[in-house]
Amino acid sequence: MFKKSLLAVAAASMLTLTACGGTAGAGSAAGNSGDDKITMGFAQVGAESGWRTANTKSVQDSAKTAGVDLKFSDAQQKQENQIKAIRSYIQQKVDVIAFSPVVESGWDTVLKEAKTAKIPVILTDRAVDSSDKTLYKTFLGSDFVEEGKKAGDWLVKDSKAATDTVNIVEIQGTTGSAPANDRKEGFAEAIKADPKLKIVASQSGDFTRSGGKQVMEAFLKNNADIDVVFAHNDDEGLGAIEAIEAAGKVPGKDIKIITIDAVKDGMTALSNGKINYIVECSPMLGDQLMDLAKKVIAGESVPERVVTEETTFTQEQAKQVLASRPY
Ligand code: GZL
Repeated sequence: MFKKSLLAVAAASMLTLTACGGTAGAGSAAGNSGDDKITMGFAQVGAESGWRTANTKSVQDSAKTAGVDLKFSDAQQKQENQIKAIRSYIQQKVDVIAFSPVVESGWDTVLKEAKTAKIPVILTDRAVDSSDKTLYKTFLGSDFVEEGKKAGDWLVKDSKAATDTVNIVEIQGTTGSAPANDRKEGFAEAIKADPKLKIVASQSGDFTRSGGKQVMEAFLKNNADIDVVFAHNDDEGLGAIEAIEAAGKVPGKDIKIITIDAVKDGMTALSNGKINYIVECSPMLGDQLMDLAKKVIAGESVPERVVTEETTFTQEQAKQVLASRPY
């Protein structure tokens, strides 16, 4: 739709376009079907966690504010559904496609189809492992290796006085996803600093609360002496808390818990002492996404990688900021 209106404009004012040296896609961020609205096809992972819900709201609210016509799909954490949604956006000739790849691999074919259709793609939140960097314009999201490292660095400091082995169980995120792979890598790298720190079990909880609870129940059954849980997101950590309490132990004391995200429920548990440390992962990507989309459609250059800013929270810090947290 955008391209037809551009061609119409080009035909009517070849001189102007030539004068400004514009090429297809350059010039104003005109929209589709003749009006100046941009149409974005957004293929969301699912609704698996508090983080995802906040991320969806951020994208939808920012699209409204930016005057972007948003077509939105929820893939229920299935790659085939995201691929179907992207193909449907190609058919609809949207101006730009944005998505958070549920897993890192298996995207080249559909991204090549978007490229052939001359529809730019923006990766948001999670990355793909494609070697062909021309398949997408930019990747906006957190540095997950850094997030895992921050979690591990805190544990190294917190365990300084320990004399015995510190037994860690790890509840991983969705198997094959960039955050699960990278958080695992960053955490393992950081805890190498102290040989007392040992990961005795590691399993995926699929970033959900029920997954975290089931995995923690199994860990408690199979490991007599667990000192720490490293959960790849708050929801898994909250599920682990349920399992720990059901086993008659005190979360945050008998078994320490470190998570990543810093959504409201996680920060509440942190302020109540049931979680010991949270590494923030911001879901508020909507405004930056809409800004990048407008630039891409206007033919402006954008950075290949935009890393979101984020921090960390102790129990004390959570008490101070909880009331003002936006999500
Ligand atoms: C991270 C995001 C992860 C969150 C989870 O950017 O992809 O997926 O950490 C969410 O809560 O399910």
